Amino acid sequence: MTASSSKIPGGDHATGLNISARGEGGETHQTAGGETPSLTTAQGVPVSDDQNSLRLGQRGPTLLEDFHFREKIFHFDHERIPERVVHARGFGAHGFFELTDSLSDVTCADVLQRPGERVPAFVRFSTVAGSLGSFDLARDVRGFAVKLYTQEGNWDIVGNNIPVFFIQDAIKFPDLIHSVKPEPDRGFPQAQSAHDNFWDFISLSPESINMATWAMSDRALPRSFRFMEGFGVHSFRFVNAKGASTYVKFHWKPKLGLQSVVWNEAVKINGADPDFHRRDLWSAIQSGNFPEWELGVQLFDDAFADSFDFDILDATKLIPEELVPVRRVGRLVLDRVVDNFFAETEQVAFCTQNIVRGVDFTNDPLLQGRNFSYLDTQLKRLGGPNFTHIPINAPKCPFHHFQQDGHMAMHNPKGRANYEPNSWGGAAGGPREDHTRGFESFPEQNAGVKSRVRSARFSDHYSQARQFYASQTEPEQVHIQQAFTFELSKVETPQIRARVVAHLRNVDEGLAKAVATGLGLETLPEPTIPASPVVEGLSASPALSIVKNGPKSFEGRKIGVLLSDGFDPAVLAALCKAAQAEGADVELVGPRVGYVEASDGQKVPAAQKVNGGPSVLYDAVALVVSAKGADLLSNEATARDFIADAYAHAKFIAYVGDAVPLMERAGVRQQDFDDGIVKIAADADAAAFVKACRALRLWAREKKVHAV
Ligand code: HDE
Repeated sequence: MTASSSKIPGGDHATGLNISARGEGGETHQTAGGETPSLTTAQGVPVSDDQNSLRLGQRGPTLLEDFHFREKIFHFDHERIPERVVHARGFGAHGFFELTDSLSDVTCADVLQRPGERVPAFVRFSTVAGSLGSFDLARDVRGFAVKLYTQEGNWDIVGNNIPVFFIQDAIKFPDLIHSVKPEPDRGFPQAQSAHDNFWDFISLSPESINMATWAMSDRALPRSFRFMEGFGVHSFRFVNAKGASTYVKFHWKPKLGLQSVVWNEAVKINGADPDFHRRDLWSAIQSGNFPEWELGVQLFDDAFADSFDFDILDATKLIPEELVPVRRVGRLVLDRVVDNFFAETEQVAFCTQNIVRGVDFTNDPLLQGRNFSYLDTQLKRLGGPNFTHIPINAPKCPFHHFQQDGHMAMHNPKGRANYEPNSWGGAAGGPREDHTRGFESFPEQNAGVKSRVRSARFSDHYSQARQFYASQTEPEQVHIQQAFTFELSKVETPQIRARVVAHLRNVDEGLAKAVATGLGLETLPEPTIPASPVVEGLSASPALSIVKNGPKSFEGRKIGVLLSDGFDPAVLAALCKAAQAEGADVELVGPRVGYVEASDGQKVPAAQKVNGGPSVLYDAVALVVSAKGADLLSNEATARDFIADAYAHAKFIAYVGDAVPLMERAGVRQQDFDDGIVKIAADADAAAFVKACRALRLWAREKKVHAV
């Protein structure tokens, strides 16, 4: 930037600043030296002074003719667009999808034909209830929306990290979302389901009990987007070249296994780092550890659909993987962060109706309703019908149509023909229908009486909730009990609490009793009378447990090392080596960020000062301190919290002998030491510690830390 002449007495504020302004359309305005572009108005007029508005005299009024000031403020005033009515807070990244196993037997979708072929992808993860500025670790469902830019058009799989949903019919969506959002008379709570309106709605909508049980599980507290599954939720159709249809449910399986955090940890993470999930994804991609998922498909036919205990059109139900195995057919890799958050993550517009030839809808009433909603919502949010012209939404394959004009039309066809049929032959006539590659809907037979009814096959609301609960390991079941208890403790109306517990009695008597005890209900409410007989004896589905589907290694995880001056550098080196060998990261937490001085005098910078790097930010911790350092840190509350929290959250803790008095001060007494607390001194110990960390948590410890 050229030095602009500042009229502020005594100051030339712009001089020396290296600010660059991008010219629209990729053009930049070069200074005479050709190094830094000149700042211009949006009209391209170079600006000489960006510090002072044009005024009459030094202390006079600002002049209306100051077009630069006027344009700048005008544009700023209009920077915001409406946030998404749901899934407002999200984080997106670019990558690719690569097919590994051809699905040509069941679909003619171009992207699913040739193993080894890649198409670009964009993925946006999100929370549902919170607004754009809320925190990442709310107890909530996570959106998992994938846009595949295929050679035959954009295909969006707009899914969640939970395979079922709260409601069966889209007509209830506004009610569900109103109930979970801040209550309208008071404007709170933000990004929380723990309030009366939400549980009132749930307690009066038995169809939501299965999903509510999932939402109270650790699935709603993912450790990272990288460690969670994604699901298309609905039954879709594949259609092959011969026109035959197969039902399909979509799954995304994270390469690094599943992992969640515990509730108390989530609460603290939200304070310590409200951007925990987005920072994690950003850092992983930036450091070259590209997050990866496998695409899995559950394929089934009409005969299975007819014989299944539940209706495959009911989005409150899943199909256990043990019944219909998940065939893994491709991989999704995220390898590039966005250049501009607004342009890409905010403006990306997903739509369940964006499907390609070879994929089709079913009559799932939730999906049918979604098909209406997404296009509609984009119009409001992005301001006009031309949002497909925005680069993130535009197909990356050739496209030609006769849609024209409207706000901000960017791609305007040339020539005379803007309708068809037309008699302007050849290229002048524009695009024509394509009967070989064109999308065709599956010719499903449908007939019936026009009515507002729900199929009787949708009416068992409890069996799959029971199956889900039964599929959890003991600590996971306890977490569900605690989550229901916590949420209902925030509900002020006793009748609502009791109504939820009445439903839980149909899910699992033990769960209902634990929650009732936690709430202090003196008698168990009568169970709700189910609308139809519930399916008995569903076997547990191990695929539904997070703990049973954890990682095989500690790869992609992070160890927080608490250091003090005088620490033993050999121990730190051994830890770093062992972590690196495993593909895990080490982050140093010290009494200050500038440096921590080792016993041999070498100085290492810390990533966090101890009050900014609580142990909730790490998957495991190590205490590498000197005796003197331990003594100092034992008078630092945040250092004691570091240790006490790691212990309470059942994390693996490595320690050097000198750390013991500090641990004692933090309330972790030597008699509490268990298999998750590992003494380290030499190389072998560090490797053994990192290996132990593969289990992620010592769940058995939790029993000792939750008395109430
Ligand atoms: Fe959405 N949903 N949804 N939803 N949904 C939106 O579209 C809607 C549902 C999901 O990162 C909105 O562009 C209705 C199920 C994701 O941009 C809106 C119903 C599933 C995202 C909308 C549902 C989802 C959305 C708001 C009930 C999992 C974020 C902004 C019938 C399978 C996409 C927008 C992104 C976003 C409507 C239920 C997933 C209003 C009416 C079930 C991941 O159109």
